[in-house]
Amino acid sequence: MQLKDIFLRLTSRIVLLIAIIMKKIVILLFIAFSLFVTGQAQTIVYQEDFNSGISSWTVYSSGTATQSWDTTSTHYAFSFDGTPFIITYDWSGITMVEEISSPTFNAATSNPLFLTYEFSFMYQSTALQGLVDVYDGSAWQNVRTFSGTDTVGIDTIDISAYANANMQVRFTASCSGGYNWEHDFMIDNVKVYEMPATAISENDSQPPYPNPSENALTLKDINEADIDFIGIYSVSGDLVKVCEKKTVIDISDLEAGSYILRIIVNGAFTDDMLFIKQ
Ligand SMILES: [Ca+2]
Repeated sequence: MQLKDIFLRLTSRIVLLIAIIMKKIVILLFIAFSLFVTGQAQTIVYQEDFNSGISSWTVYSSGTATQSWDTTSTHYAFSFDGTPFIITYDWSGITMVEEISSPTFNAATSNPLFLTYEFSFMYQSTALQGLVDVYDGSAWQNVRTFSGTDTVGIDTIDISAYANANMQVRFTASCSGGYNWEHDFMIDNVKVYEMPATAISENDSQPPYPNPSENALTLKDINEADIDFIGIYSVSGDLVKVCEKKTVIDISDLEAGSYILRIIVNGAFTDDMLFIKQ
């Protein structure tokens, strides 16, 4: 009898553990989709894939390291999509500040503006920092700092606050020295784009409406019984809220700003939709 109790308890804990792991996998899949799928048309302001080199970008190197930003298609076994990308690295354990900045491009817009890029940051053992900055027309503004954790992925940042006619993007690897071990900072597929938050009415074909909205979004052409999931994400891909499976979505509790709405209908993702909460 006791053995049976132990067995049942153990089984229920294993089932719970599996459920937690499955939930995390599903959330990670949703985040991955948020980076690739967008329902509203993007207007690309600037993009660079480095497949033709880095001649249009400006490299600034200081410190005692001899390496600086360069292009390669693979670094040891690593590559993004098989095409050239930019990399700076150091394995001498000495100081370096390696900057690479884009040409100036016109990003003067009142629409939400986003920066996205693929990255690999390998800090290994010491004080490497990877910095991502944008030029707001008068000064560089830091929008992301990598340090202390090896990370690989696609980053998306809302840079609306810095939109201007003379924008630039800059990546910096900064190392204050340390162990004799390798540090890498690798970047590819830099893109700056705006996603117009045009007002959407009930007569428009694209849900949700109205957009922008203060309290609720209404989905068109979707049968409530077919909805499997409705989630609201930040523009950087974090799950903010799981909503009731209804065609009228309550957003009254959200802070004002830009969000991504993701819906699963009959087991299939619909396009992600950017909306503005007023
Ligand atoms: Ca490339």
